[in-house]
Amino acid sequence: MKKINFLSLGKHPITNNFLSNAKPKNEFFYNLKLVYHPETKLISLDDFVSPKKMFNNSYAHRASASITMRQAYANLAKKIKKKYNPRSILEIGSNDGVFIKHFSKIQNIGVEPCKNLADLTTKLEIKTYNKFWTFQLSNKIKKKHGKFDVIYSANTISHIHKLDETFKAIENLLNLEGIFILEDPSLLKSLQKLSYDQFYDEHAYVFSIIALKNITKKSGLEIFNIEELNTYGGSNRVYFKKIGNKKFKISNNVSRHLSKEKKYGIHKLKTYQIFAKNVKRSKQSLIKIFRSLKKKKKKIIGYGATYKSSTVLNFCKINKNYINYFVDTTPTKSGKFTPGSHIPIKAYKGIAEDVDYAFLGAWNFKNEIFKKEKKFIKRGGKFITHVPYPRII
Ligand code: JHZ
Repeated sequence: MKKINFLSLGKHPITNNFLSNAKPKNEFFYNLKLVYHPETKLISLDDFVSPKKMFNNSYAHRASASITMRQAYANLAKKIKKKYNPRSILEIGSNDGVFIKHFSKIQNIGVEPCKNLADLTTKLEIKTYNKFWTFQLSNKIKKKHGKFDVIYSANTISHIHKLDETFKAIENLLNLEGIFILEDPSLLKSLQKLSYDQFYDEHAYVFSIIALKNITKKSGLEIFNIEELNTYGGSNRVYFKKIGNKKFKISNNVSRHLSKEKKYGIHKLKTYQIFAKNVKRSKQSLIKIFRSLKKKKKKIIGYGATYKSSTVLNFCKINKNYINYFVDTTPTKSGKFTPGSHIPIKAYKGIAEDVDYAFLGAWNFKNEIFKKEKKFIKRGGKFITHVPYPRII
């Protein structure tokens, strides 16, 4: 299928490859290039990295790492129970169980390719398939457990390369009146916020509603509702039903979203060419901020060693010369080094007294972080962010 490259972000490492030493041998790099698909209007990476290289036995991201997300998943579970009262639920990419554990009273099944995570939900007595999501797996699950009332997947479908197979496998496992709920970063929000860091090895796609509509049709699924979320920097929660399922009316907000995206030009190549120019400008101005602070001998740390920040650090070539170390609350990241940029990561114990600036790797949790760091802010400490444009706040 035809695709057109509109932005090249240089060589990038595996974002999950938090390193054990600062001078790794044979670190893997790939070319991070973004392409536009004229037929479906999808935006994807040009070359996909092999899934086995990214999703393994030492997967670092924990979906429960922030209060914000723990609360968001608990609230969503409550809402699904109240609104749809499902008898069975399956989660694709169940991570550490932060969502699926709320459904212990009904049949709840997890699918998780990373063994270290699958082990966590198995320990919680949730039947977990430690496998990649495929049509074959959907058949295996169907044979054993039947079909499902709800299939849920947050921040996972955008990570799976074969989209047609993925959606067909979901349709295959849904009851006639079952629903599929997908949550992934919003392309519109990423463009509006100039958050080019939503693109990295794992994010093979950043979805627009227009593209999702185009690609799911052939799998027998249609969108009937959309919710906009603030989580992860701006996501969409998209509700699908089987085409022909009359139980759920298609909400007016579906056409509202489609028109909003059309108005922005999500379907046009030109929009991405403008985005590319702005991303290059953003890089120059972020580097300028770091250089000028370093000239003034300011001490800068990173706050939240996110996967997203890997794109920023490696694209802008920001390394230990600019950021002394990162602090992060995720136990599996502490004591390690950031991929590609090799900056040490320390376990979070507050911001040290000698720190002047903190680069917001986890800019998507700005509110939670600002609430927590009142002391730092009060003593004159400042944050650096690149979203929606590089600045000190
Ligand atoms: P966070 C991950 O991306 C990977 P990342 C994945 N590919 C994906 O799609 C998204 O999640 C959804 C830390 N932190 O969740 C915790 C603090 O240290 O935004 C995390 O390491 N202190 C699956 O990595 C990181 O920041 C804090 O106070 O871009 C946040 O990472 C808070 C709030 C967070 O996603």
